[in-house]
Amino acid sequence: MSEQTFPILYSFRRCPYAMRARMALTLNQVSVEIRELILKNKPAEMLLASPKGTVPVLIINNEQVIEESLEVMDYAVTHGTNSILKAPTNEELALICENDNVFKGNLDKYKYFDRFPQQTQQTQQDYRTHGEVFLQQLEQRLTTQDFLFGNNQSYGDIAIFPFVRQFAHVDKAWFDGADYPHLKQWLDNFLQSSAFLNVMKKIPCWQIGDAPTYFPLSEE
Ligand SMILES: N[C@@H](CCC(=O)N[C@@H](CS)C(=O)NCC(=O)O)C(=O)O
Repeated sequence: MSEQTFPILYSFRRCPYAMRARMALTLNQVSVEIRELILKNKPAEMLLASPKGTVPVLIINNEQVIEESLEVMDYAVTHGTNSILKAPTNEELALICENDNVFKGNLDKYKYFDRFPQQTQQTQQDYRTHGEVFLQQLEQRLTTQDFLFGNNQSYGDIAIFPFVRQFAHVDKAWFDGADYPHLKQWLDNFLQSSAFLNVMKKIPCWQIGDAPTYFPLSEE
């Protein structure tokens, strides 16, 4: 009998793209072997399979390489033993697209303000204000429903909340005082969920020869 081979997930704990992938794998119960890394020291094995060098990367049966976080989420949707997350609607995809292509840009400039060469007169607060356009849109949606696309969590919530978390953490005192009551409750709900606590458990960095670490981690 051949041994079961688990897909291999290269991941970095604090990366919001890797977080959305780990959340989807957890919620839909897809077991993988996880290989934690730090971005400054990516394993040669990962770069060989995915030269673009971003996480997450999911490798299935040593041949299929998935190197986009949304495609890892799609894999979880189609291969899970649970179907909590379903394929996204066009409305979900449109908001995710805005998250990934507009909000994330402002988030990076707000979070890593010192690292960006300043060609314009924009201040760090200006980038926060640009990012708030997206937060306001989310707050608006959450005023009439518990989640972004209705009263149940969906693919879209999972794809977006790790980025809102990162935005909130740039200046936690500011976020705590900001007027986004529904957004804060929505975010807290994810941050306190057992899935997220599991997803954020620390794992030692993987090295060749290590015994496999299976993910989701067993609850202990
Ligand atoms: N479009 C990619 C983006 C992934 C991405 O940019 N991940 C970051 C970490 S959060 C990364 O790996 N950056 C490479 C690096 O910093 O070396 C996806 O959705 O998976």
